[in-house]
Amino acid sequence: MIAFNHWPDSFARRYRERRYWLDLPMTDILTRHAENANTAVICNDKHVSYQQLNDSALRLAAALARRGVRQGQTALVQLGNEAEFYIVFFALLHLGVTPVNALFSHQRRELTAYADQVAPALLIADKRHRLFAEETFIESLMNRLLTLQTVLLHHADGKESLGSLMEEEVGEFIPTPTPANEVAFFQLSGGSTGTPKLIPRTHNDYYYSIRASNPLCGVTEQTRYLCALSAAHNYPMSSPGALGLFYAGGCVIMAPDPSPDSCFPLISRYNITLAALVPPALSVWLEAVKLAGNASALASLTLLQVGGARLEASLASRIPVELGCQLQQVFGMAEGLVNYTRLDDDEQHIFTTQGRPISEDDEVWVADAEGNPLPHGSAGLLMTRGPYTFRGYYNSPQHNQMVFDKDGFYCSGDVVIQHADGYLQVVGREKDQINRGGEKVAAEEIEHLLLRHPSVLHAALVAVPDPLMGEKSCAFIVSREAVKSVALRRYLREQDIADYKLPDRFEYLASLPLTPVGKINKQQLRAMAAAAQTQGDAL
Ligand code: AMP
Ligand code: DBH
Repeated sequence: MIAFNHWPDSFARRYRERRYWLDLPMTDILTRHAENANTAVICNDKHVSYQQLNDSALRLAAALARRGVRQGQTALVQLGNEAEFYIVFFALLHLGVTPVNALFSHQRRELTAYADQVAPALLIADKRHRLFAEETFIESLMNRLLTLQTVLLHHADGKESLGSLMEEEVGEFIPTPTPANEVAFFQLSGGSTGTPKLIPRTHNDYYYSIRASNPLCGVTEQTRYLCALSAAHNYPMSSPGALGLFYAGGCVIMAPDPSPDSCFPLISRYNITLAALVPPALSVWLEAVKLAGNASALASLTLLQVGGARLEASLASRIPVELGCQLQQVFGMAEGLVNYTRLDDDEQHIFTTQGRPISEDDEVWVADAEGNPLPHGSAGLLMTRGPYTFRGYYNSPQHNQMVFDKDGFYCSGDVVIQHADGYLQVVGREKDQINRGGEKVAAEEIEHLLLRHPSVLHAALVAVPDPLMGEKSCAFIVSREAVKSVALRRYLREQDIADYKLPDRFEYLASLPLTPVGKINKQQLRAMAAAAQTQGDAL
């Protein structure tokens, strides 16, 4: 089994007693609907019923088992917003193979970093992704990782494609999921460190967060959910996300991206009732509705979730008026804790807070810089532990030392205010990260890459406020010799990182400002970047 930090026994006992942990594999989400003929997923005009989803997952699991894939192994998966994402996910859970689901925007650098950490036996990817259009990247991965035995490509021809395996005749297949208190899959951390960290999620903890989310989001068998954010992301997967919808027996409609062009026709065509967005997408939706002069395309939508990054109250309050639906704020993290505003909350709470935790057993307090508790109403660091909040990043003892306290509370790096009624407001961040409209960029990762450029002496990446994205990134560079922004951007591209991690602007300095203890003074850099921005400097 995959090694990870377990919850202490006393906690595990309590979570079982309270029926948070049911000791069921997450495949139960599908197998409980094995006879259900209703549509589970709609994707590119294709309607997949619960029966079909369940059968395809079992057939794929059986086909993989015949090729020697077995319990205890890991898989690297990169698929887009298609039904196959879920088929693969459940097939691997049936087998007891633990996947990392990379985002479709991830490139060679991210995939290699994940592969190095989990040493996958199996790779499942999309031939339509730039990296997999040719064999070179796969060959380099196979040379690098002797564990990697099986490669399956989606949208590929031939006998060994994902499509053909899903259609293979089923022989005898007995599911071998990992035990429910072991790791089911790895979730991705937005991170603040040089290499992206992995979050072990167990069947017990993840399944609980999904089941408990449904009533808070009004999800029933009648709910029709738009999945327009990256399917692998924790939010559209579990808050309540596609898995919440599957649990309830509702319908998930896949969109390739959250643009109005992609989403509005789907909403009216399929009578979508629930959608999940990040704030920049919400701004674009509001503009599109204004332009159209009415929100008739969204008539069926009753609830719109917004989360992943700070939502301005001024934007929030426009939703009921201009889009004609209710807002639910969602403040969550792939590490665990998820907060929702409640459907029967007053407008004050819905517009100005990021909700309160799912569970009575989510323990949340706010710490000052020394780790001492602060009273309600004052801003400080969010500390949390609970029945679905992890106890440590995968294989990262040193980093875990820094982000967990001695009692197992995780410090997310978010600066929050906790009100006496338990509602949280996110007012800032202490982690070294840029939240680019919900897409997280770890400053250190980009700084390390920039420092490898021969002309770069020092590099620091900070956030700059942006009216649409909330934040964009600005790289401050101290260079040995003159170097152009285009050259640095091209250089970063050549490192093959996801596009959203490329700095939005570059600024050049003779030296970086330092704090009294000699660390780079990012607070000052942020102020400088914001000032440069408002002065309207060229990008
Ligand atoms: P990740 O590590 O990628 O799972 O991202 C989780 C982080 O996203 C949180 O720790 C917050 O910093 C941020 N986040 C998520 N939802 C919200 C929200 N509603 N408001 C502000 N920040 C959010
Ligand atoms: O940003 C996130 O990671 C996030 C936002 C909303 C999340 O993980 C979630 C809900 O579950």
